[in-house]
Amino acid sequence: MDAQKLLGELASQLLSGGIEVVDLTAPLGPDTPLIKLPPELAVDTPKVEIHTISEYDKNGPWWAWNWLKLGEHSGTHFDAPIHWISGKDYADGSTDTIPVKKFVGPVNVIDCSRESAADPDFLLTVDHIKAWEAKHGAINPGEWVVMRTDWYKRNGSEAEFLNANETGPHTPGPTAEAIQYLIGKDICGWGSETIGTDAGKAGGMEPPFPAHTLMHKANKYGLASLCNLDRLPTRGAILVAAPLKIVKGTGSPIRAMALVAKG
Ligand code: 23J
Ligand code: MN
Repeated sequence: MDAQKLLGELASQLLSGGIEVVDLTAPLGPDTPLIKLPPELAVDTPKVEIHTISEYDKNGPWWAWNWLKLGEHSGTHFDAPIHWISGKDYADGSTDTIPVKKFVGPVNVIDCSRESAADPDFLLTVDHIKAWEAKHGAINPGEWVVMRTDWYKRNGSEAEFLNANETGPHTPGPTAEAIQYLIGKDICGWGSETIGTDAGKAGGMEPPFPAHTLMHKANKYGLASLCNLDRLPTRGAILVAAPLKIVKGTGSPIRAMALVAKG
């Protein structure tokens, strides 16, 4: 089918509901969970604030609008290569310079929900990915890979979402080797349902925070705090995840969504 015809068919399927748009985004507001870093290492991102400019009142009689106080890495968000020191020198590595085509692409869903329910520190390994590929087919260059854990179901409570105790945060994520394997496949980026793209205990891995260190070193992207990955097929959905065009931005909250064939 030629591209023009295909777009026409897409348009009619979107209108008829044959293709569904699934929201992969968490609500963004003062209650949005935010990452907590070790205080001796880092300053934390501030809570999201929404301030009223006017609400059909003396400050603007016919309109309502707000201004925001918002960290780039808040809620469902995009990690750009310059977010990490390993990716800092990419000319096309900030939210304003990444080619826009990178924000739309096929998405592979690796279901780790059972393993993550049994063990909050579950780590996705190369063997898991190879077993997934043996069943579902090889992951191709330019595709997104996301880790389904059903962790998004906890995002209404920061304590449950971060799942931290005296030994630190306990949330699932990838091993360094798994990330390296996916970079070898030349994927577009890696996404998770947890607060960041790395596991809770990733600070102690080699290298530390491998999903950040290795992906961004390879000029690839991250998506964090995704929702509703349990509503996607294993393969065949199209992900749309575009950051705001923040000048020299290291990331941005996004409205992540997926086009999914219904039925
Ligand atoms: C800053 C420092 C460490 C991490 C993060 C941010 C994120 O997860 C993020 O949102 O990119 S691990
Ligand atoms: Mn981030």
